Amino acid sequence: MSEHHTEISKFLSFVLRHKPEAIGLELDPEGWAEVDTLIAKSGIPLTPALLRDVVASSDKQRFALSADGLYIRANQGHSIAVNLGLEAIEPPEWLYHGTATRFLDSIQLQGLRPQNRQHVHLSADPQTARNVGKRHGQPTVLTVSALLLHREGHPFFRSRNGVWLTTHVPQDAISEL
Ligand code: HQG
Repeated sequence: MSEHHTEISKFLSFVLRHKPEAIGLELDPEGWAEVDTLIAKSGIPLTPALLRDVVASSDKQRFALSADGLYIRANQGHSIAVNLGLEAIEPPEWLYHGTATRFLDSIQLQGLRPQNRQHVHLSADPQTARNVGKRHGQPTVLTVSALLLHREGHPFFRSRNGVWLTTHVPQDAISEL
């Protein structure tokens, strides 16, 4: 992604995951926004073609366009409540959570919580998790016994871009890698 694309991607993440009202945008209950309205209200030189390009080239496939191209939403990462329509499915035996060492004491007490987001985000492989953790400081990777939790009734979802989501991971299901 070019620097310009990254900037637009960050803008889209902000309005589609966290603060649509910052530009007077409305999302429907499933998180979709009208492309034309988004462009009109964005206050940046955005065109439909540029938007499509950013969506297509997003390294993590953060956004989805509706089949008719009229609507756009974020695939995951929301802090606002949206219904992504994901079905709970069986996860692999282990999933990984990248975090910063400074959060470990609190995680040991409370388990993993969604904090400001709707879900706890988990990765299918430790390397991806490490990169997620680096965003917060000295990274460390936690292993989550996902299949066991699923069997105990914890729901697991996989977003359209392959990120695993759940609501809470109790501390006894977590071990350090
Ligand atoms: C930590 C990016 C203290 C948690 C990534 C994390 C991901 C606790 C931080 C997506 C805690 C929240 C999400 C507890 C959890 N006590 N700290 N009990 N439970 N935490 O950014 O998972 O590039 O909301 O470990 O790739 O880092 O934006 O979550 O460090 O997929 O598309 O609280 O964001 O994707 O941080 O990242 P975040 P995250 P994008």
